[in-house]
Amino acid sequence: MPGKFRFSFGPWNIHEGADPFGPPVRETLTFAEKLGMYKELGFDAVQFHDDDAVPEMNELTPQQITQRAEAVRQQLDEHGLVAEFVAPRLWEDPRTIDGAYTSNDAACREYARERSRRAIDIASGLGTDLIVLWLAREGTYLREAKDSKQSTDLLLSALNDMLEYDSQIRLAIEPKPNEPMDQAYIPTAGHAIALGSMSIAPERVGVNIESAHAILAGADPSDEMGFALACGKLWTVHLNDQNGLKFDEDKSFGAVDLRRAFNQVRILDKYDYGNNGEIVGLDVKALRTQKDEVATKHLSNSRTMFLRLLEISRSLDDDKIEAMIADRDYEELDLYIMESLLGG
Ligand code: XLS
Ligand code: MG
Repeated sequence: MPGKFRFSFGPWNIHEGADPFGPPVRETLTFAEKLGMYKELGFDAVQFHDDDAVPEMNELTPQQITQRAEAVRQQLDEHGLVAEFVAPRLWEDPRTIDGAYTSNDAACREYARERSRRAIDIASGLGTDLIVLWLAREGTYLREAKDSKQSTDLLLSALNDMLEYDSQIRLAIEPKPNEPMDQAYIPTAGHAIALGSMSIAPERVGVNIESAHAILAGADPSDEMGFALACGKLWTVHLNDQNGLKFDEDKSFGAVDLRRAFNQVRILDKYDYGNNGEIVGLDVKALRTQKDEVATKHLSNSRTMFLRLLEISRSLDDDKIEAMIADRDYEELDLYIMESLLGG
């Protein structure tokens, strides 16, 4: 069993609470204010979108971008924090309306690649070798708009461009089956790992498994994690929860299905996730009803739930479990797990 887990979240997880049907309900906090909250909430690392670290990066030269990133690293050092990863934000710029790497417009595809190279520069400036690729708009609103085989080729070509640009960088693809697109390419860990296996450096392409994304794909998050662990490709996670097959809710970890959360914790712990520097990442949003003064409880609650479930998992009698499995008495095993989760 591994030792202590380290935790991370992105500054976008402390937010104003706007949703598609309502305006912000909480004050905006600055990046510096948010950095000051990480340690007190029990977190060790910061996830970044490229422009979380270097706002206005589209207007800056590569040299200026690197300088800004190095200044942010200084801020991290002052707070005793590290950067976990950088994700190029390829879903807001007008040039990514029809996708980034799979856009039907060659100039937009080039913008996406250039932006990805700058994200790699930012990662280097922040001191991390990990790039997360959430392929937000790599998909369609109607299938005839793009060709899925050509789109896969374009995604592979974009991966290769990044792997060639920096010989040390590692790419963790974050699968998601939909949203904002009607249907996205690369919906599961299997798709992501298969894509990486065709790249010029398969050993530098892994995955980021998000609980809610696996659920939206009709999979169990712990199974997606187990598959990625078997492939040696689970390089980060986004723990949260999801209530049914609708928009990505980014609910607090364990808030909907404690058993599903338990199995994620159990498989991460069983296979020593973290021993090679992996971090337990969250991707959670506060309920819109939370007032300003209590708008970080989704983060502390999620971390608490992880640690409580870890305690329960480590307290189980593994010999007893093995005996129930050997007897194929799974109802007994079911009861044992449920009673353990109920504190029995
Ligand atoms: C959105 C994604 C996003 C990425 C980082 O659904 O989970 O939060 O993880 O941009
Ligand atoms: Mg995520």
